[in-house]
Amino acid sequence: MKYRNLFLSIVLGCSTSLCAQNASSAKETSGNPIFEGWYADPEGVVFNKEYWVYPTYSAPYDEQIFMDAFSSTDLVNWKKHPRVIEKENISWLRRALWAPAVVQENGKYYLFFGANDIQNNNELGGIGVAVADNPAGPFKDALGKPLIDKIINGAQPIDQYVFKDDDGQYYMYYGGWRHCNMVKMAPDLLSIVPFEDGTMYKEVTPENYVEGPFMLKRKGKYYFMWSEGGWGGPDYCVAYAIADSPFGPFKRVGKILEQDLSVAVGAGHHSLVKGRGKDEWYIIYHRRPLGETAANSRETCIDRLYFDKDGYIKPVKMTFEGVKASPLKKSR
Ligand code: FUB
Repeated sequence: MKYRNLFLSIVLGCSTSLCAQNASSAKETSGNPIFEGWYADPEGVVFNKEYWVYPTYSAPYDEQIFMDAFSSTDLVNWKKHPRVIEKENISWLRRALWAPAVVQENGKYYLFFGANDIQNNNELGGIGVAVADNPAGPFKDALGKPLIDKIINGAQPIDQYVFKDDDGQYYMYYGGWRHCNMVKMAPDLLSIVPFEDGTMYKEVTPENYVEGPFMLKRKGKYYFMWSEGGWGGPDYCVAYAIADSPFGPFKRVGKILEQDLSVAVGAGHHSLVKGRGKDEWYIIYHRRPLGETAANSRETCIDRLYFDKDGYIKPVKMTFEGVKASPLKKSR
């Protein structure tokens, strides 16, 4: 191997590390998964013209006590940022650190997470928020306790998505166990405030909803998306609704992502990021490779997502190739 590399270096006229760099920049597509390891529930987001993905570490619940993040300038080459949040920084975390949602606001980064997989209102856990000065962390729990710690309207407090409307108002959509609530965030993003009608929690559950809500505003419409089916099985999938308001009603239109027996099963719990083009969208989601049956064998993938001319979302074609580069920064 040593002599083969030396030979290649001489022929190509480059040092081994330079060759490795060239090989990486020559990669034409991201491939799927976009990074190695079992990772689920990926939150894709753009910070400072870089793509970031924050997934759940997909493992037995007692081992889910940290999160890694990944960043990319082009969607093709990904850099791992290990342990951007971990047990030492959340005093009340015991297990099941799940499904991050990350936003940049007030000069800081806020990472919302689900923890402890509570089964009733006597258990300590729910949705928490951690803050950092840098998207790579370290994120530290801001409250010393959960932000939402009760099962309200039947919704397990997990799987939050934090959405900023055009007027600057943040809302959080969240919920497992087939129920979805929304709450209104205070400007500090560390507390929730009542809606105009005085209520704190609004149930907005669409038909077939199970968990994993996501919201996108595009061309004045609110695209609300969620996961259906059981995450441990092959039928897990993503569906959506289109509304004129962030409050809904969210009338189910149809599925946009589901298993493809020639590619993978259990595809769901997604997010969307916008590329450099005017209406260029990517779906980042997890799926289970063919032949894998363990619930936690989930990998993070990316594919293109297209809207049709009437504004409906076309079903996603899952691929092994992934996507081509879409750098947001001008190359120097
Ligand atoms: O990864 C843990 C859980 O799996 C998430 O919270 C669910 O949405 C499911 O994807």
